[in-house]
This record gives sequence, C-alpha cells and structure tokens, in this order.
Amino acid sequence: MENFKNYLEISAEVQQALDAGQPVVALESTIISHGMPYPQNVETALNVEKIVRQNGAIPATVAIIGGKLKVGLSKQEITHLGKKGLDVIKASRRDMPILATKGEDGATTVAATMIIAAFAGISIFSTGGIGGVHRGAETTMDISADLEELAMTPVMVVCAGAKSILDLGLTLEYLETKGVAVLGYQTKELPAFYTRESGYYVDYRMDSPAEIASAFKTKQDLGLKGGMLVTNPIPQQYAMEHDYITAKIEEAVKEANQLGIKGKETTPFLLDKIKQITSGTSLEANIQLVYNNAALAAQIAVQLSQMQH
Ligand code: PSU
Ligand code: MN
Repeated sequence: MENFKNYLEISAEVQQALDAGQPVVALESTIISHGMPYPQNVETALNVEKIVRQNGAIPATVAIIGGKLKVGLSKQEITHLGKKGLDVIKASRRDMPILATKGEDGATTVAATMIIAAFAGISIFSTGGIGGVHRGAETTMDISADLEELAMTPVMVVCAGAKSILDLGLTLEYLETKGVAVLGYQTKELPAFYTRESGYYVDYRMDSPAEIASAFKTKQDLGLKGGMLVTNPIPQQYAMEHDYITAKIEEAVKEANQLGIKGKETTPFLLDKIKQITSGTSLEANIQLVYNNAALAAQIAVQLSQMQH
C-alpha cells in the first residue's frame, strides 16, 4: 500500500498548501495538449492558474511527465505539453501504469486527473467539458472512462456541462445509475458547453459555492465513494448561438462516423473538427468557459477548506 507515492511528484507549493489545509484546485492537461491549439493552450492554462489564485486557492495542474504523476506544473512543463500538442499521449486511467513504467509523458484526461488528484489529497477539480456517453453508444459502446471515475473516485469536477457531440440524455442516465449527482450552478437546466441550454435538467440546482461545498462535505462524511459533477453555464456574453453550433456539431459527428473514427481518437477528432468548421469562434467561447469554471471551483475549494478546519 501507499506505493503510489513512488510515482507521485507534488510541487513544493502544492504540498505546502495541502499540509496547511489551504484550498487547492486540480486542473487537467488533455485540454492543453489535445483540446486547444498552441499557443492559446499554454496561454489559457497559465491564465486558469492565475484565476484560481485570484479566487483564493492554489492551482495544481496535473500531467504525467517522464513517467511521473505530477501535481503542480512549472510554466516550462505547461509550455512543453502545449507545444508537443497531439504528440503527447492522451492518458486516461488505463494508460497511467504504462506511461509511468515507460517514463513517458501523458496529458491527463478528467479520469486520470481525478485519480492523481485523489492520490495527492485534492478534492476539487476544474475543467472545460467532461467525456460522456457518445451518440450511438448503444452499438459502439463508446462511453468515456470519465463517467466510471466519477462513480468511484472522491473528487468533485466543475465543468460547463458536456458538448452535444455526446448523447446528453444517455450521459445523465449513466451518471444516475452510477450514483453521481449532477448539480447546476444557478441553473436547473443542464448547460451544454457552448450554450447555457440543452433541454435536459440537472438533479439539483445550487446557488452558492458554499451550498455546493456542503453537499460534497456531506458525501465525504457519509463515506460514499465517487465524486460529484458541478455544471456551470458559460457566461451569457460568450455563449454561442444554439442552432448554429448544433448544426456544426452534427456536421462533425457525421464526418467522424463516415471516417470510422474510434476509441480515444473520437473526442479529440470532434473537438478539432468543430474548431475548424466554426473558424475558431468556438475557441474563444471554450477559453471563457474554462476561466469561468476555474473561478467557481476555487470558490468552492475555499468554502470546503473552511468546513474542514
Ligand atoms: N470534452 C471537451 N474538451 C476536452 C475533453 C472533453 O469538451 O478537452 C477531453 C477531457 O480531457 C476529457 C476527455 O476527459 O477529453 C474525454 O475523452 P474520452 O471521450 O475519450 O474519454
Ligand atoms: Mn471514448
């Protein structure tokens, strides 16, 4: 037991914050290497860290670097992941032991970031969008490992909902089966990443970071395994026009099906395609919602740390 510590490398700043019981927010790195182009990816990742700090918490960007499960990256490490882009292996739960053994780099997905955050003792994690049940999953069985992780690993994930590249209805059904509560921050409607609306509803509307932190604290007290999902709508001024983005997503999904894109390639393919066919306008929305989530996650982490000490 505890052998995972041989693979874990926590930055001095993050370790000090954890030791002192200060709020810490984990951040993922697939979004850096696979989710956005260089140099916007590096710029965004660094700004996200700044926003977490401005809201009273310490940022801990997570990645696998040279086989080490790193918590808290330097600016050089973030730049390295951003420049290397798609050449960094997209690392989910199944990839972690292989990359750690071979001493390779990995950009951690929501699932892998949750695992590493939990190893470090971090319970709040902010990102853009999570993986979910893909459209057509009833035949392809393409269901993101992110959902299984939410079912078993005790980390709260703050996101802007999920893109409608997924089947949002099936994603909610899956989370329900797995016992994962989906909370809406100041909304009853599930946000769909680029838009504040989706036509689906969250399980519970919560109106303050304190309310969200309390719910999570109670889950911890009860010893119930797994995380919680907080969905935070993109700010109105950055939201995209619903019919426009829906049509573009349909186009991307159709092309992925025609090309027979499968497995871990599916999500990055769709993200990239959408970016191309919206000629970059979706990138600005993406960046803004990531900032918005980082601020909320930090505020929740601050509340949670006050409740724990
Ligand atoms: N959805 C997004 N942006 C992303 C991802 C998903 O809108 O960057 C990334 C996240 O890292 C997520 C991963 O954990 O893709 C899910 O991949 P898959 O569907 O292959 O599990
Ligand atoms: Mn998949």
